[in-house]
Parts: sequence; C-alpha cells; structure tokens
Amino acid sequence: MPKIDVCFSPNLLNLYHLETKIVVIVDILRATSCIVAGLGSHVKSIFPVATLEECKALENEGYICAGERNGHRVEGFALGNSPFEYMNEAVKGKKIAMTTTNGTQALVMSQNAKQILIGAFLNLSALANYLKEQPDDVLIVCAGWKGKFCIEDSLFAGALAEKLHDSFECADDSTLAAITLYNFSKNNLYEYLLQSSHYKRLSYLEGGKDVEFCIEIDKFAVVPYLKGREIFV
Ligand code: 3SL
Repeated sequence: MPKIDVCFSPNLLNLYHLETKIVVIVDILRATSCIVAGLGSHVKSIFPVATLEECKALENEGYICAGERNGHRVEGFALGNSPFEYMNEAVKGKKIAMTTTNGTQALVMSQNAKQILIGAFLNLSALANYLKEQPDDVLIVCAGWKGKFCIEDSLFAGALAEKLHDSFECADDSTLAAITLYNFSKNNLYEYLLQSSHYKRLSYLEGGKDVEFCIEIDKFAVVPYLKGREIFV
C-alpha cells in the first residue's frame, strides 16, 4: 500500500525524498484555491514564480500578472490573490503568471517531486479520486505562513488524508495529527478559521467572502498539475 505523509511547512521539505513522490501543494488561503478556481473556470494555464521580477517579466510573453505580498495585491500587477479575480470573464482562455508570499514559494521549492498537483477544498474529491488510482506515495505540502504552521492548510491535509484512509498507509504522526485536527473541526470549519492568524491578516477583506469561498468543498472537478513550469488541467 502506498503511504501518505504531511509536511507542515516548506521549511521541512529537506526531510523528504521528493523524487519518488506525488506532492500535493496546499495553500487554502488563498493561492491554491485561486489556482483551482481559475483553471476550473477556463483560465488557460498558471505559471507560478517565486519573485515579483520574474512575474513581471512574463508580462512581455503574454501573461497576465498576479502578485500578492503579505495578503495584498502588489502595485502595478493586474491581479491580486482573490479567487474571484481568477474566475472573472476577462481571464478566461488567458495565461496567468503568479507570485504569492507562500503558495508559489512552496511550489517552486517542491520542483524535484515525481509529480506536483494542486489541492484545495474546492477540488477535494476530484483530487482524492485521482490519487486513489496512483501507485506512488503522496506528500501533502502545506505552504504555511513564512515557514510557520497554518491551521487552514493542515485542516485540508487532514480532510484529504481522511478521504484516502482506505487506500494509503499513514506514513507518520503528522498525518495522524492532521486527520485528528480535521475531524475535530469539520462541522464548523468557518467558525474555527475565524480564530486563525491568516483569517485575522485577511480581515480587511469584506465579510470574509474569500475565506468562505475557499472552504467550499468540491466546487470544481479538476486536478491541476505542473507540466514543465506551468500548471494546467
Ligand atoms: O501566501 C500566499 O501564497 C497567499 O495565498 C497569501 S494570501 O491569502 O494572499 O494573503
């Protein structure tokens, strides 16, 4: 039976042998939710990069630039990091270059993986169904916040691990902890997230609209994957 493991921060990636694993990148608030929402709404592709400079340079190659730092849209960038911007009519059929504080960094840092997939509550079942068909070990990489643990990414890790419970063996205690955390809060996820650091950071967003959207389950039946340097469905 393949194994499932959870890496609670990209700073712990050196503890894992990525070359043999399918890595699922998770940044529920909000990078991977944006990617799933965008590609699920017919954005053509998303090119994740680590720096603002790399992102801006891609504008000359026909990409729409999305830039977020510390929760805010970067000045001079067409898009920020709200899933609603990625579902806009104006970006359908377009290529987006994206850089965010944590999510795109985790993606770039995981590039040695056998395969990289994008996870969010928005595509939970589609992702779980795909993974059940694969023979490889899975590592869920939580983007966290600047190297620190984040509750929302860990809750998703628990939700996915719980769904894969019958087909995978828990590799270690981090998987068990994520499942326990998810089961503890699954009936009131939004209320639980109100206490999280990142919810407080994003509290300038009107009425928690993005947060409510990012915890909707199975809104899109897509499994975004990295091919070369870009993400497609
Ligand atoms: O750090 C990230 O990748 C972002 O998703 C953070 S934010 O939700 O845009 O603040």
